[in-house]
Amino acid sequence: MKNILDAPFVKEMCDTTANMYRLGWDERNGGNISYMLDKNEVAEYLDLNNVIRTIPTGFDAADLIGKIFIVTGTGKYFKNVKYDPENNLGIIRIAKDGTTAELLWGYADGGKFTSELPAHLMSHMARLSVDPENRVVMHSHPTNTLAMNYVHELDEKKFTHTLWEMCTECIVVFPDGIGVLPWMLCGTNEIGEATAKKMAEFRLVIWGMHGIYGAGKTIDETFGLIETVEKAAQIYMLTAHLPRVNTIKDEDMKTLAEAFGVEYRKDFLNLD
Ligand code: 2HA
Ligand code: ZN
Repeated sequence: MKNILDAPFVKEMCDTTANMYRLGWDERNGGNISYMLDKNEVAEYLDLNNVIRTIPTGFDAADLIGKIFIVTGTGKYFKNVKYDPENNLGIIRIAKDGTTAELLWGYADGGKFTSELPAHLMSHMARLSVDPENRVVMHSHPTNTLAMNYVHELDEKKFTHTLWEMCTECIVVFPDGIGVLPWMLCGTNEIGEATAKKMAEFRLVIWGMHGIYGAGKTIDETFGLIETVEKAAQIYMLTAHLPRVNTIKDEDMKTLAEAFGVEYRKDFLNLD
């Protein structure tokens, strides 16, 4: 059996949480990541018959029975993950009842998965139904994205359009746009269900005045989505109070999307 601390997926979680912390997106216990793992790859590091303990999830994840995830721990700080992965991360498998998590590794101090597990697993189910290759769900509090929530209308079309205008590459990176939820109580099944509903349509969802969710095939892709939104939000926050002299026009965005061959939300542009 290989050492789990050498597993690429553990290293990726350590590097990514450190990176997100360093960018100022995940203060204190802010943010959480869940990453679906390949069973055969995990079996190189862990005995899959050895369940350390079981933890109820409080909701039904029937579509994910038998699936294995590495998930950040509740109350844990992204800042600390790389120094102590075994306390700050856990590897869980969804049990046959669909409502229990079987702990295979981690949460060594008696902890458990993020309080946002409902939003994560429900989002995994929603994304997998439209993209069977989806593996990652990531939640974060990126500074400029969050700032923009206070000064920009929380409307999907308008929010997406503004972000697309801020960087030439935005419409190419997230042509599907960005879903927006109003402020809601976090950590609940209700916000999980609302997030998953949006995730059937978007890979990015704003939680009004809280943060952002992203989903993708890899950690890199998912991080890149959030990173691109945050960059665009930063340009917006640096310019929103200044007179706009130049802008990327809707025709330009259409030209870009067509040049890169991406399916974009045509209804989010103002073209006839
Ligand atoms: O887990 O970010 O949304 C900390 C959070 C809750
Ligand atoms: Zn949060």
